[in-house]
Amino acid sequence: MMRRLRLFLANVGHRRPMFPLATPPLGILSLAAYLRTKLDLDIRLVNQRVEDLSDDRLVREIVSFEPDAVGLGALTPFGYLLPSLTRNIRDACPHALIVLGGPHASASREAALRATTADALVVGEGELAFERILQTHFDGGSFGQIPGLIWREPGGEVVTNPGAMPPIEDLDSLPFPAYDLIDVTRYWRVQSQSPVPNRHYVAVSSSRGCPYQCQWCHNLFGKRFRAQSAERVVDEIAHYVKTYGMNDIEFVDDIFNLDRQRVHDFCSLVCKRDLKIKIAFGNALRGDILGEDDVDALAAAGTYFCSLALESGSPRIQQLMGKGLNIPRFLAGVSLAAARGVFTNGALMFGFPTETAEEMQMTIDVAAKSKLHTASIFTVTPFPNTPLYEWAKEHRPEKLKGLRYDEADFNGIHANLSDVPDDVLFHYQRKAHRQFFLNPRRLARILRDSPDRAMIRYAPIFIYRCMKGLVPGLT
Ligand code: B12
Ligand code: SF4
Repeated sequence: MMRRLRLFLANVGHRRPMFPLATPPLGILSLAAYLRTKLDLDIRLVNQRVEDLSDDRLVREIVSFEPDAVGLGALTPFGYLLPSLTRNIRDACPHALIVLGGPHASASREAALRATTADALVVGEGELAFERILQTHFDGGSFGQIPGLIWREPGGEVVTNPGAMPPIEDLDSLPFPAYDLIDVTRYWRVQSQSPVPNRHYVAVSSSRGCPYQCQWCHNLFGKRFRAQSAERVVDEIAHYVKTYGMNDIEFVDDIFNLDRQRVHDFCSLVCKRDLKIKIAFGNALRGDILGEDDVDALAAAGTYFCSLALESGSPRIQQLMGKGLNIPRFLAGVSLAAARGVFTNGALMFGFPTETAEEMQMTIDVAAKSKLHTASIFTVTPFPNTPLYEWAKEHRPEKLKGLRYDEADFNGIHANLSDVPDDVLFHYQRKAHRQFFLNPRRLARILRDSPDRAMIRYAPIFIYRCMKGLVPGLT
């Protein structure tokens, strides 16, 4: 009898002390769940980031599994690990098919494949493409027939096929992510996107795609919003509650609240089925389209935390950067959420192209007068294959020279595309921390409303951010 094909899937990357976040690796969990409905597979799935595996140990795990195929996903800050990982896997398992996918592969495309010894690279949504790759490979076909695939011909040349795989229209048809392949309780001991410790949560992605045009965005799933029905999302959550005894959900959609009717249907179903869950939005909610009835419904369904991205308080920068946030409506959305007891965190950025010191001050003023409880205050980083990166290449190429993404996060990379020098940029970033946080009323609200007093453990990260640009070498 032929043995089942053995597929090893890994989310590649490390956690750093100043950016210790990790969430369940929904990308490879979704791939695993889908692929095992289509092919006869033995799957082993590893999140290097949470299992704290050294690179050598990860290779050893892969090799000892004796895989027929290996799929590696990574964010751009960990793309640098792929060349040596694939080389070592190739040396030890010369016949295994090696496929790259996920955000870094989608951003760096041909360059990412060329830098490694992998066989093929998938851009964007992975389920249909990976299925075609595995079927083609094990049936002895040619990758030349798979639309949009970037692959290495037998002669070694990297080619990109014309066309693109069709997006999955019916997201309800996808199986629930394969949480059975990981120990979800490990994630309850590390910080998720929402900085609330001690949660018994599962991450859920209920939609793909976003029609907004933020110039820094990676646009992984396209500009067309595709969503699961409210019933499908609630069924998935009910399954987790029953299986894992968890009571907390972290939504990681690009934009959960684009379809307001879906939001309302979802919230009423959660209440009707008495799921007794709490909900956090570490991202996924857009603030200026949050109406009073939306916030009421979300709060009634259990929402207790949300991050709402302001980015800039300048209407000019909002338009220039394609986010086009309506600032008064954003402030109203924040006030509504805060008034319903939802702990609200804001995301701000400094260093947009052509941004002036006055515009940075506008951002500080808007955030400081808002009802946000906390704020994550970053500097702008252009990532490859975003419109922002293309702008920088054309207008400020010198800012891209020497820009490295290795291991770093928004705290550690800066390109400063603004019209002010670095010291002024960092001055405003620090000033934003001071003006925002050193306000007795805000501090009292943080203490009163914080979902978990243990949030104080994140104070060192906050102090680090306040010091950015002040201490030599701390960038
Ligand atoms: C949760 C999350 C995180 C988590 C970790 C996620 C992870 N996978 O490890 C945390 C909080 C740690 C994180 C960190 C960062 N993130 Co983040 N994050 C997300 C978020 C909100 C959800 C990810 C998710 O689960 N999506 C749902 C799943 C189903 O999609 P997916 O993972 O993309 O997987 C699909 C495809 O990519 C593909 N695929 C994935 N893996 C593989 C593997 C193979 C072999 C194949 C074939 C296909 C494939 O198929 C999957 C199914 O279709 C996304 C935005 C979004 N909505 O996707 C941003 C996003 C991934 N993050 C982004 C960024 C910019 C960052 C940071 C760099 C930002 C920063 N703070 O500096 C940091 C990393 C810094 C660091 N040093 O660690 C960018 C991607 C940038 C990039 N080029 O890497 C995204 C896309 C946001 C955006 N729209 O711009 N993030
Ligand atoms: S709202 Fe988020 S997902 Fe949508 S374009 Fe902007 S950054 Fe991308």
